[in-house]
Amino acid sequence: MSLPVALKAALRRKEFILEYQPIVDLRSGRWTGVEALVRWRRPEGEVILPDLFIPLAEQNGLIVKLTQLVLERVCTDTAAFLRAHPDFHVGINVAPADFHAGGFLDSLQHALRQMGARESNLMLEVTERGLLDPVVARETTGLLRRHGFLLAIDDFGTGYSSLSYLESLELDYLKIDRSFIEAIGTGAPTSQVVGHIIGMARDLGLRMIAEGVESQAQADYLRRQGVQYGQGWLFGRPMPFWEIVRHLEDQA
Ligand code: G
Ligand code: G
Ligand code: MN
Ligand code: NA
Repeated sequence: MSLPVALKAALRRKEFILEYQPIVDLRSGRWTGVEALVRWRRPEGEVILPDLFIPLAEQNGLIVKLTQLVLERVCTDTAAFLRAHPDFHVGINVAPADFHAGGFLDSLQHALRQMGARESNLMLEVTERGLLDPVVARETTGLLRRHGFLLAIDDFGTGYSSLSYLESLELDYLKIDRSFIEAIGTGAPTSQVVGHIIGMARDLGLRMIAEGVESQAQADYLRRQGVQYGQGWLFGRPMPFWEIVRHLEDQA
């Protein structure tokens, strides 16, 4: 069976699970949200990571269905928790095709109603690549933003967005790509770039989430530069939602 065919069957059988990675306030250390990361668990137990099947799902017109499934799972996993913690947010990754598919907004709102959660509990993570078409990007981000969803631009720095372009979009968060965080303190040319990204995001009034934070030195640098949030192995790897809940109970 070819991979696209297997993927299609897996969607029908709902062979997907979610892990959640904490997003942490760099000043207080408190967990303020999570990012949902999908995994494909084959019946025989093998777990396939998204880098392998998301591009495939996008190429084969299956991503909208997959996002739908992710949304369902997020509901099941987090509804009870979000009702009790209205300030917490769950991020899901959305692909360009999700925006173009009719009914995306409706399905988000339907999911929230089921969860008893609010729009501000849900953060939509869109890559720069997903915002290439300026007209579509402005319309969709504007619409979602007006409805109160949180919007993040993901993997920032890996695409080609200019300052003026970002300024024209309605966004809440900018997620600084892991490749820039990795370079902090190394003296590599990239290590200069992170300072510029931070300055730019600050000028645009965007809150920042640094991705792939692995060391305390990186976290300290980012906090000193005014980056508010971090995500990465230093704080926690992707984990089942019940582990997130357990941590938050201890934190309370
Ligand atoms: O841990 P990690 O291997 O999960 O994630 C790899 C990449 O896959 C991330 O960059 C993320 O953007 C993407 N990804 C993870 N989960 C999803 C998802 O549910 N939908 C989409 N479209 N992309 C995802
Ligand atoms: O949406 P996105 O591109 O940001 O997904 C995040 C990816 O980065 C996931 O594959 C996740 O497992 C991975 N990741 C998260 N934290 C770290 C980290 O601290 N170090 C490394 N190397 N990878 C990480
Ligand atoms: Mn993401
Ligand atoms: Na990212």
